[in-house]
Amino acid sequence: MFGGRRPSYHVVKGEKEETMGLSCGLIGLPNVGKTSVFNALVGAGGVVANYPFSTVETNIGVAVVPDVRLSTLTKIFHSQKVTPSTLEVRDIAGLVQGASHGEGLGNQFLAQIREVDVLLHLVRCFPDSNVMHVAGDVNPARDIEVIESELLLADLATLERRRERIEKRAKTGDAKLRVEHDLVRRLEELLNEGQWLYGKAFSVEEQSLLKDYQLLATKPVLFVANVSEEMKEDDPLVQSVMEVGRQKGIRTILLAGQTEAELATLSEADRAEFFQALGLKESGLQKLIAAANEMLGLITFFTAGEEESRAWTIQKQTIAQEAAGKIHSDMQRGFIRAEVFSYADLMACGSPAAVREKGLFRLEGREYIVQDGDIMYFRFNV
Ligand SMILES: Nc1nc2c(ncn2[C@@H]2O[C@H](COP(=O)(O)OP(=O)(O)OP(=O)(O)O)[C@@H](O)[C@H]2O)c(=O)[nH]1
Ligand SMILES: [Mg+2]
Repeated sequence: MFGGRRPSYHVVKGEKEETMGLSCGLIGLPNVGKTSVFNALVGAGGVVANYPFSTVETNIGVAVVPDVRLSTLTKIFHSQKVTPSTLEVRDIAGLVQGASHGEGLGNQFLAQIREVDVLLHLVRCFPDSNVMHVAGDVNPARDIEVIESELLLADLATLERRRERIEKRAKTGDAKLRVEHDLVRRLEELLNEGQWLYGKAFSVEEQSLLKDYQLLATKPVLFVANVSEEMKEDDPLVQSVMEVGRQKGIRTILLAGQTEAELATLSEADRAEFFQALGLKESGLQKLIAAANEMLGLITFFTAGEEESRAWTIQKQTIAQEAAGKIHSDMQRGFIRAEVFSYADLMACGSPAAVREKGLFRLEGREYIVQDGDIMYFRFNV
């Protein structure tokens, strides 16, 4: 089903190896603003045009993860260099009704959605009559339904093939096959009800089967309501997105796509001034990246010093020795111990020296589970 042409990509900023290999993918109907939001996230690049399917090749870029803690550390340590952490973003071509049967740009793009770790489902809420909507009018709840049913139909096709194969082999009476058969039936039922599988409880055995199936419905999703600047949460169109989100347990984030894409071309100082003028603390983009990171189960630790302050993203539950390996394989191999204090303690005490005086500076071994906001130095010997 997903055979044929290999997906093709257009790398907007080639820093892919800098990321963890985790990525979020922008999905949605054609012409809803995916490339605009992509440009806002990665700070430039993709073709924005007022016609459907203006994006054919997936754009890949790297978004900087904003973190005020890093700026604070840079000031405290007088660091000459600052390196934020990054997140890969993919801008995928628009999906239309029938995509699961090959309509529009069809299956090829479902295959590309399969490759990402978090889905950012972009939903048009902005009214602009100059921008055509593939269905003729702006109706967020209907649009969400179109996209989701294509994803669910693609999954159902996968499951049907699985089930047929299991049923052929079932005559052997293998107990494992029965477990799998039950699972496939249950999944089919859930998908037929239009339910999303992410967040549902599965046994360890089921989880390992699920991994094999690579279902789209197991991916975490965020709804991104693409709004015009003046639209707020109380807007009826935004409310309709949030209502669908509440029913499905999916969080909604508001983003003024076009405005943020324009702002992305300004200097950081000008941008900050603009947000202040609007009475906003952070942009929708910052909220979006933070939410995507959270859904990926990522946390941040820091290294800080005069030379450089840097944010590192790791999976929750990562042990100190593995975290050291993020920085350099030698550090992991020759790991001796980690010297750790928390960002919160640094803020409470005011300086690294005060943290030491209060006895809040810790020595930790290789098995220490790194916490979000840890500031770490690794001792190693190779
Ligand atoms: N008024 C308004 N227009 C927007 C906004 N976001 C995007 N647009 C316009 O909508 C049109 C489509 O935007 P794109 O970013 O190319 O949309 P896309 O989803 O990537 O489209 P395809 O790649 O064709 O699927 C362009 O004319 C944009 O300028 C917005 O927030 N407000
Ligand atoms: Mg596009």
